Amino acid sequence: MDYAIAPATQGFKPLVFSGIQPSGNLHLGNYLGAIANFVKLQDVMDCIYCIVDLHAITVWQDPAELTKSIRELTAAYLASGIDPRKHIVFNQSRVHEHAELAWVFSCVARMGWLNRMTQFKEKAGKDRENVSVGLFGYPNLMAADILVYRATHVPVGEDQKQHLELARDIAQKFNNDFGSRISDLHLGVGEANGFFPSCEPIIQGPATRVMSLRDGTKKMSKSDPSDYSRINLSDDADTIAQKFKKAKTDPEPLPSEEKGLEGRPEADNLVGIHAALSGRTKASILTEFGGGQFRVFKEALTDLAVDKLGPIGQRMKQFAADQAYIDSVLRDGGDRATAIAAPVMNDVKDIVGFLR
Ligand code: AQP
Repeated sequence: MDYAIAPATQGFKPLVFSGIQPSGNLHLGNYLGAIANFVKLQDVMDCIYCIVDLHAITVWQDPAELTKSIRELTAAYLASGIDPRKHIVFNQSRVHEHAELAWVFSCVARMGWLNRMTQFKEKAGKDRENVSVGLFGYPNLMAADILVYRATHVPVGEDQKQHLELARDIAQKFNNDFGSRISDLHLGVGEANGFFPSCEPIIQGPATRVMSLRDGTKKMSKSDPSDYSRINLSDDADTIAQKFKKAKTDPEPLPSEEKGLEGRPEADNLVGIHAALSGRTKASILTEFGGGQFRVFKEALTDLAVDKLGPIGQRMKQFAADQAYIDSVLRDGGDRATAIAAPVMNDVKDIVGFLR
């Protein structure tokens, strides 16, 4: 394992939680920034991997498409190597404790904290008055997703860093606001005697922020209207070749040293993707391709991507064809997730003072 993982908050059992929205078009950024790390972490900690369907509906989703995307994302998890017997794989809406804790956290978090979230500003754009209330409250639900399991580690891409920091602030405020109650009920953990841990982000690996193939200053995203902006995990070899061929570059040849990538976001992104897929450093890639034409480099990148992603795409199709199996994985995962979340939520209710 090539990670330096921060230790869990003292007294809490190390546990990984992360999720991806079933909002279609699962792409190379989701794979390199998140799923590839999910797979590696299975060897070091217990993991809970969620299909966050409650988050997906913060923007409009066609119901039939949403159902399809939940199954497709589950197939992608399994095809990438996530083991649903050793770890937990489920869709969020099955475990109602996520929504319940999110409400409590909506009453803990401050408007000012949420107003600072850059992802909300980017997604809402100029149409702030017209977006869903759910989109604004999204980080409260994300904090609940993690903390309803008292998870200690969260593998995510760079874009989720700010939300993770907010989750830590919410946990800390809850621990402070209810500190004496937590002590009275003997529900505190470790020396700090808090109820929730301070969750540690795991933002590591060579591709924590994969950029659009059409604009190296924008992140690769499911919701980008241009399919040419991203490599989808379901793309076949010809489509991958076409997309890399058309990927935006600049007129200069590739530099021979990493420093030469500065100010060249598209070139930097393509070299970064190669590095992530090949497990090599950018420097060694530039030693091989520096001074040469983008065309030659793009052909090599296409071969590499087809080689790495092709088998995942194939397995995705096989898993997706077995709907009964996918549904059984989600049902079983939901039951096992509930078994962890329900007692935590009961404790939260006691701490807050609800009768149950
Ligand atoms: N471009 C990216 N590079 C690296 N990591 C990325 N992630 C997303 N895009 C990139 C990581 O993938 C995980 C799941 O993301 P998500 O689906 O929950 O939401 P998102 O971050 O908003 O992803 P998208 O693809 O941009 O979706 P839309 O367009 O629907 O908003 C997260 O760990 C994220 O960091």
